[in-house]
Amino acid sequence: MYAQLVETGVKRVKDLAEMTPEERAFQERIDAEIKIEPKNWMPDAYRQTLIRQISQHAHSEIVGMLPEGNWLTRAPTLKRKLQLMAKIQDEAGHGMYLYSAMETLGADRDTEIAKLHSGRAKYSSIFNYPTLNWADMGAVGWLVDGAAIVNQVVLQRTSYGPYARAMIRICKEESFHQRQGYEILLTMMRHGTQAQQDMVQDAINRLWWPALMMFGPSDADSPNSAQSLAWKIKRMGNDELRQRFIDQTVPQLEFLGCTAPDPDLKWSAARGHYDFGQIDWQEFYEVLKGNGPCNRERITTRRKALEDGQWVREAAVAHAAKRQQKQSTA
Ligand code: BYC
Repeated sequence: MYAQLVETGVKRVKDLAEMTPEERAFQERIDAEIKIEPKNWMPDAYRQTLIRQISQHAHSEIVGMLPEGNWLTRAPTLKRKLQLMAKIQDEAGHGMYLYSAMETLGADRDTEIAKLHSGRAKYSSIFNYPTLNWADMGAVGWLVDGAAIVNQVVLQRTSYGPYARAMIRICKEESFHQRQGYEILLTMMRHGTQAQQDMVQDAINRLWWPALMMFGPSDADSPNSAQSLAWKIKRMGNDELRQRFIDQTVPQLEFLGCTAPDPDLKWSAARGHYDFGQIDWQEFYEVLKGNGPCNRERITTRRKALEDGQWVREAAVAHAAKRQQKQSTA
């Protein structure tokens, strides 16, 4: 298994024979499916890769609250508002578990958040697209959380213990998110007016391709995949996960009575998978560079939230200091 992985991806991965004794013992532990825990020795590049991926993942959860927050005040019923609020709160919780998992690697939360706010850290490209109508809340839950689950289910087996354990609860919650999204769309398609049904198709047309981009570039163009697969940080390649998502999602799309904006999407009996059209990677890289429709708005909103909460943090620190002073003089 390991020998095969050395050959994949755009970067070559060190062979066992080329490793130092410490690196070899580390790799053998990974190959034996033994989790790496915070106090175990690990190569610095393993630590840095995890800090990069987990911090990006945490930022995605936090920035991912914004497109949905946009619809809280306009949810059509009290029930829908409660569901949406619960989902958004779950995303905040996911961000917190993930920042905590990242801290076990020695990274500093404030430093990583400062990188996000200065545009130096990435977060999922999908959250740089706007949510224009209520059906987008259904499509985000169904497609975006649906794609997130496909990626995260395999991350439950990632080699770093704290990350793998955080994923277990996150996956359970994402599963509820996906279902609530699909149910919004199903209700609109089964009981809605023509205008509401058109809104569903419009939301799918806009979010379909960006959802497929969530899995990252093709493995052949992914600079991190080969090493991350060898270290079992990633358990499946970007293309394999994307294909798995498409295969799961198309029957749900058909059940809704909607179509994908992809004329090349069709079942291939020979492959046992759906074939699909070319992803616009130029658009993906533009979004990563900060030129998506909402990049600036998202970061400005996050920065403002941090500034607005400054007095709360100062009050909490002052209160804690006062309490400590009282205890030490008692
Ligand atoms: N957006 O070598 P690659 C959620 C970057 S869902 C932005 O394949 P890697 C939520 C990548 O970082 C989303 N950037 O990288 C759902 C790398 O750049 P750097 C969060 C992307 O890391 C609903 C470069 O492109 N899920 O949270 O091996 C509501 C080359 O890529 C993207 C996760 O984060 C993208 N889509 O694989 C609320 C899952 N794709 O860092 C919230 C955990 C790639 O070298 N993460 N890039 O400068 C992963 O599984 C992996 O990091 C990825 C990328 C598969 C995403």
